[in-house]
Parts: sequence; structure tokens; C-alpha cells
Amino acid sequence: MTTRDNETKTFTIAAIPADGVGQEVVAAGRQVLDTLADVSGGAFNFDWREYDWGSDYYAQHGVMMPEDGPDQVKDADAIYFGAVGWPTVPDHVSLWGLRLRLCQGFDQWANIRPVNFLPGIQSPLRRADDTHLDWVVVRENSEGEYAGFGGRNFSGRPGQGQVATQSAVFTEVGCERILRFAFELAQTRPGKKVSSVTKSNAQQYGMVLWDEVFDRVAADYPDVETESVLVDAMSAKFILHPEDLDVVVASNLNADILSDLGSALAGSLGLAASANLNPERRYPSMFEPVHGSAPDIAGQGLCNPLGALGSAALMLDHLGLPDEAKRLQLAIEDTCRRRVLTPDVGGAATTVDVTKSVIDALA
Ligand code: GGG
Repeated sequence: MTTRDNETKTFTIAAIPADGVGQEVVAAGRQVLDTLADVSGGAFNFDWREYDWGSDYYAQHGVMMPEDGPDQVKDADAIYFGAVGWPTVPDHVSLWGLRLRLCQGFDQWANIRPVNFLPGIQSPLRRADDTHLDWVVVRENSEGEYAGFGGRNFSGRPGQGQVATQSAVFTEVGCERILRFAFELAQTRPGKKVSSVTKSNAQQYGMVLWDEVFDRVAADYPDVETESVLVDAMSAKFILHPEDLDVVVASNLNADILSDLGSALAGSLGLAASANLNPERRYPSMFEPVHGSAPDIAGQGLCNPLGALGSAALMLDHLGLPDEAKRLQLAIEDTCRRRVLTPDVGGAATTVDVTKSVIDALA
């Protein structure tokens, strides 16, 4: 961040729209954030640096991003990301070549995925008090099942007994930092509860270590209610007793799955925002909608920009602009209340209509 004339703060943001609808939602987010800067009366602005990395870049260069890509964005105040994945590139190649490379390279070990029930959006739960529901999934984002450990044997003999191993890695340091993060987040929320999710009856090494660290860390937060729940039971609880949830902390894979379930219950994956945080602020954090590139609707102006706009609100908070974050969140809620909605949440509006509605509510 730089300050000009002791007045205007300039935030350098690396925008990486990447694939499919990522292009549309990052464009929407940039417009909305520039509007907020315009109405701030010169208090701040954004210096956007856009990168053309992704599956098209792969088609030309054989890699999702250049070798020195992380170096190119390491000094940004934040990264604003779209979505990764396209049918022309194997999914594991695109994911590891771009999104996971940035998350792991920048030690963005805490992934925050709020589950927000917005006014005017019909939840499949169909409860009278849906809009009172609000919980947050905290995802361990650097190790666990996505540590990248494993290998393939006998791959030259397809159909004749190939073997693949994929190990989950749980370190005591990795468990402790994400669990403390969850407790500290819970202390800022009215619910003051942490639900820790594992499958430690079946995964008897790493997830038992997680449970043990959870019990040890919990003792330092006597004001926070706790529970340990197996992931299968937690999936049922999301649907049957969502009012019992506040902060739900889980390993990389379990939280990835649970956060999709949560956003579907809130009405649509298209609404879900997320922050990949390097809490020490040694490296830039990355803000992105939870959804992927949605090749089936990409380029048609039909995708829901609200997940990306909610992620922009999380980014504003991270940049030290909590009032602007709140203002953007209220503009999102206003748009939902007026039912300017894309088809995934039962409306007929386009991506541009929804973006314009949020901008109108801000201006
Ligand atoms: N904007 C999120 C995104 O592009 N997700 C694609 C994906 O497959 N992500 C897997 C993960 O979250 O680890």
C-alpha cells in the first residue's frame, strides 16, 4: 500500500481471472471496487495488475502460469482470483499449476468460507427463519489431504494392476495454527462455538492427532463452546440442525466438501465467498468465489457475481477497510432483497444486471 499526498491510499491488487466465469466475475468485482474507491472521496484507490494466467495460457505455454509467476505478484497487497479449470486441461494439472501453487507458495494456510443466508434467497432448507442462519467454515488450506504426497506405480500397464497412493499429511504445527485461528474467530462472533470435524475413527493417525491438538488448544479458550463431530454426522447436522453451527473447522478436503454443502443450503454455490489467508501477512492473501469456472454457462452473462463480490468484501476487510466491507455487504443484501438475481437463485437477471444493481446501491 502506498499513500499519496498523505491522503489517498493506493492498494495494489493482482487480478487473476483465470478460467471460464472467473473472467466475468473478476470484471464485476473490479467495477464494484472501483466504484467504492470513487465514492470514497479520494480516501483510497486500486492499482490493478491483471495477469492472463489459466487454461488459455496453458494452451500457449504448456504451463498455467510462468515459472516466476509467484514472484510477479508477491508484493501485491492482495490477490483477487476468479476460477480455475477448463475441459482442455486435466483438472489436477490446472488446479495444482495455478490456484494450489499460489495458496501453498504464499502459505495461505487459513481458508475462510462464510455460509451466509441472504435476504430474498430461497434456501432448500425452507425454514421460516433461514436468514438468521450464519456460520463459517474454516478450512485448513496447506496440508491434510491436499499435501500432494503420493505417487503412481505401474502406470505403463493400464488395465493391469496400476497402484496409486495419496497420503494426507497432518503436522502438529499445521493443526494447532488452524485450530487456534478457529477459536480466535469464534471469540469475535456471538455464537462463540467451534465444531471440529474429522473422520478420526477411520483415519487413525493424522485425524487423531488433530483431535488431540483440538482438545489441548480448546483448554486455552474456556469461553468458547466446543464439539468434535465426525464428518458424516456433520453433513447431516448442516441440514438438520444448522442453527447449532457457528465456526466449523476441518481439514482441507472435509472443509472443501462441507463448504459446498453450506453454500448450496444458503441457496447457491454462486453466492459463496472465500478468503485464503496468510495470517502472518508475510505473503499476499487471495480472495476468490468458492465456485469454479462453470464451463456450461461461461461467456453467456449468466453467472452469479455475488460470490466474487462477497470475496471483494472480505478483501476490503483484510486491507483495513471494514466500513467499506460492510457497505459492500449491505449493497449485496439490498440487491438480493430487491430480487435482482441470476438464474441459479431463481432470477432472470444477467451478471451485468446484478453488478449494476450493487453499484447503484453503493453510489
Ligand atoms: N474459485 C475457486 C476455484 O476455482 N476452485 C476450483 C477447484 O477445483 N478448487 C479446489 C479447491 O478448492 O481446492
